[in-house]
Amino acid sequence: MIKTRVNELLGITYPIFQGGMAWVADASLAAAVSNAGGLGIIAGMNMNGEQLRAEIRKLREKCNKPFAVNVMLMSPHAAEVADVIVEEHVPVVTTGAGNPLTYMKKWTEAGVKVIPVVASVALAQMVAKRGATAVVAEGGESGGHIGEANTMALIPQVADAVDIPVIAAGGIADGRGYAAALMLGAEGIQMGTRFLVAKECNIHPNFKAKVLKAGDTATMVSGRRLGHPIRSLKTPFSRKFAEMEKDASVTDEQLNAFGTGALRKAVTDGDDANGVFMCGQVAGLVKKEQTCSEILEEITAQAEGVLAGAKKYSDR
Ligand code: TUI
Repeated sequence: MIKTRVNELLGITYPIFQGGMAWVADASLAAAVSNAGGLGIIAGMNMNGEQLRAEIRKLREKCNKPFAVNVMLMSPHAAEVADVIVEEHVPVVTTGAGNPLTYMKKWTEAGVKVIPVVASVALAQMVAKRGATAVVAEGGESGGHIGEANTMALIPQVADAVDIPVIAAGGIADGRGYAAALMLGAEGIQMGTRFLVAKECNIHPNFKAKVLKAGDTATMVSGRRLGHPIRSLKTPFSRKFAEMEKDASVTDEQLNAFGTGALRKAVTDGDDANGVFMCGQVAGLVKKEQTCSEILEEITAQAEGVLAGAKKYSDR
């Protein structure tokens, strides 16, 4: 079994997180991952405080293992979601798409373990100084909102810069990626795309079918002009968005309006024409629908095999 400081710190069997995917990561998916021994994460992004409270209680009916809530810091509900996390005694919080310092004191004083998702060394160092338990370092291979650096370059630089454990995210969907992340200095992994097709993941069947069919060049990045680049599957809608982005006669307001609600339309309606199907570059590696338990067991066994086989490179 692969064991790192992350197992101990969080009380989990596998140092594997399920990404806090907006609209996707509900109590059903998070409970399944946590019950299987990983860290399940509820996405706070698309909920206000009371909706999140209900989702946390739903998870607790299915699961008494450690879990997390992800706070998308650009969400208009971020402040109330931050309070609900304390009120509901959520054991772990992850954050994304911004700097979580505003909330860190409140969380750490309440005993919530804080694990920010970072895309740079600077933010990793800042949150480590303010009491983060660990960081998720996320490379640009990820789906959704991404930073500048890619996983291969980012992980070792973050691992060198902080003493707390680093969990690698972005571009990992199988045991080879998991083993590679450990070699780069990570002590755990976070996966989103692979869990999109988990049996317990309630996204629209069209979304799952698109991920299962996707190849290595199936994703693209749009939204740079608005300051938040987003990786998603190439569709007529995402291509149209990218075109509008290049068109100087289209205002930022028009661009924002065009994109509003598009993630929900993909996740809940499977809407080909108007949805944004956020997805990582590893979609081409994801070939079958499995239970969360099967995913955790399979990727761990594969990583262990890869790590054991690596001796062949130094035995000559
Ligand atoms: O947050 C994510 N991935 C996401 S959030 C999301 S929802 C969304 N919808 C519309 C527009 C934007 C987002 C979909 N996917 N991943 C974690 C992540 N955080 N990736 C990159 C970052 C990040 C980027 C810049 C974190 C901090 C940061 O700057 C911090 C600072 O210093 O201000």
